[in-house]
Amino acid sequence: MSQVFTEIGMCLERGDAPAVEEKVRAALEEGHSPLEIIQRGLVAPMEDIGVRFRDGELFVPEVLVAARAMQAGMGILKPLLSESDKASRAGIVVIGTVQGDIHDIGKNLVAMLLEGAGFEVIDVGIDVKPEAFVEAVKEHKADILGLSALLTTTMPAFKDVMAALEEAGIRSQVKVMVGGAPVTAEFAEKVGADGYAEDGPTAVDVARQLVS
Ligand code: B1M
Repeated sequence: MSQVFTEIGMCLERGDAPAVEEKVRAALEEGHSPLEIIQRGLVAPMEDIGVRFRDGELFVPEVLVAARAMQAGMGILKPLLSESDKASRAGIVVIGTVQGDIHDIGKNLVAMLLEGAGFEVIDVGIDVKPEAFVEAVKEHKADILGLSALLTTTMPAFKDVMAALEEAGIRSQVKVMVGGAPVTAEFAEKVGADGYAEDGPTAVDVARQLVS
């Protein structure tokens, strides 16, 4: 591995966003393509961080600072990606927290890990109405719609989003993945979701299966 990718990985793990930006610029100056830097410099170490989080070696704050540093690097590289680079990315995910629910820490973590795994992620935020999810799926031609709910009272909103997708005639064009602390695999199946993940790293695995 080129030394610069190892260095980006080390800065990313420390959560040192300015250093990640500096090393990403150095990699560009060395002549590496933006896509190569994303894959070897940002995605690979972020995947490693995801696995260590799943194994209990790292905790939420460490993953969040690493993911923020990754996003700083992505901020430089994204505008440089060509259309063909974008097409070769893992897939497009629209993600948000359902209507009535403002919890976003877990959703943000999932979004960052998905981005770290090479997905293009459009985060539509919190308290999102079913119609807004539908619009975002259409606008971004999403492969996956990710829905998060942290309250037992907002879990039924998954059903409303599924109904809105059906009504808009786009249910068959997008895979729906759901998650959040009170959500179970049984509930996901009951609302007709295509996938369920109990945590961020599992969400990456499930997303990969859904687009494969
Ligand atoms: Co709230 N809250 N909260 N809260 N809050 C809970 C969820 C609660 C369990 C606390 C409790 O009573 N023990 C309880 C829900 C009870 C229930 O529904 N039965 C609760 C309540 C009641 C409330 C309010 C109603 C309190 C009130 O005002 N009376 C209110 C509701 C506001 C609203 O949404 N309308 C409220 C408000 C808040 C704060 C604003 C103060 C804050 C949210 C801040 C924020 O998110 N920006 C907050 C917090 C922080 C929590 C707890 C303490 C922590 C949630 C969290 O961030 N966990 C929570 C108690 C708890 O869970 N221990 C609680 C860390 C995060 C990394 O985990 O979100 O589970 P989590 O995400 C995981 C997985 O679930 C999964 O992957 C993530 C990473 O591993 N996952 C997905 C999540 N989304 C996914 C999507 C996927 C796949 C996987 O695919 C798309």
